[in-house]
Amino acid sequence: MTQALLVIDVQNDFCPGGALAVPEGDSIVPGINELMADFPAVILTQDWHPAGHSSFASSHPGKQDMDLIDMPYGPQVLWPDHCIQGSIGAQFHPDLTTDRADLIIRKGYNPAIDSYSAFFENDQKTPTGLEGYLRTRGITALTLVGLATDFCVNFSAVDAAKLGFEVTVRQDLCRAIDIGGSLAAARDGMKSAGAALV
Ligand code: VGL
Ligand code: ZN
Repeated sequence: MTQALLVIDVQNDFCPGGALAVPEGDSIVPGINELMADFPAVILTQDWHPAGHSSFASSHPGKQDMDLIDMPYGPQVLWPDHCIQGSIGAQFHPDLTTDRADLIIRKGYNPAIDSYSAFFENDQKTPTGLEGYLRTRGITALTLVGLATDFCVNFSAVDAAKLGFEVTVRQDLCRAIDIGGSLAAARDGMKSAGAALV
């Protein structure tokens, strides 16, 4: 069994001062850096949206941040503009150790579809390619850390478990947005999918 550490979206826009700041999002950085030493493989994800992305409230006249809309692929929360390709907000937190990353997987680049999960876009069928990468490297077990627990970590953990990977979520090295009970729902969903929350 080969283990990988999957570090989700530890980017400036999800840290205090960023466009979609997750409370205490930066506090997990030192612990994630230390944890990298325990894993033979480290993979980072990077939320990476074109300007005018369909998940931004600013792309939908009359809509506000955090409104919910119906997209062709299902309900979608509308976010403040964040993680725009090439912006400082899209860069990894400056203290995150990125040298250890074997792979950096970007997601959310399709203008019409959001992508919370590191495996599939929000249509739940367009692959990012991460599954093939992990399988061809013989990686069977994943430990997830990062931002945000209730969105990108949650969707990545659920997809990974559904795909048959052994999934552990280090809750102490994740932080949540927590809107409308999203954190409690995410915890239930990850557990039902078979992820171990530790
Ligand atoms: C995320 C909302 C929008 C996340 C990304 O990384 O959890 N959340 N884009
Ligand atoms: Zn995003």
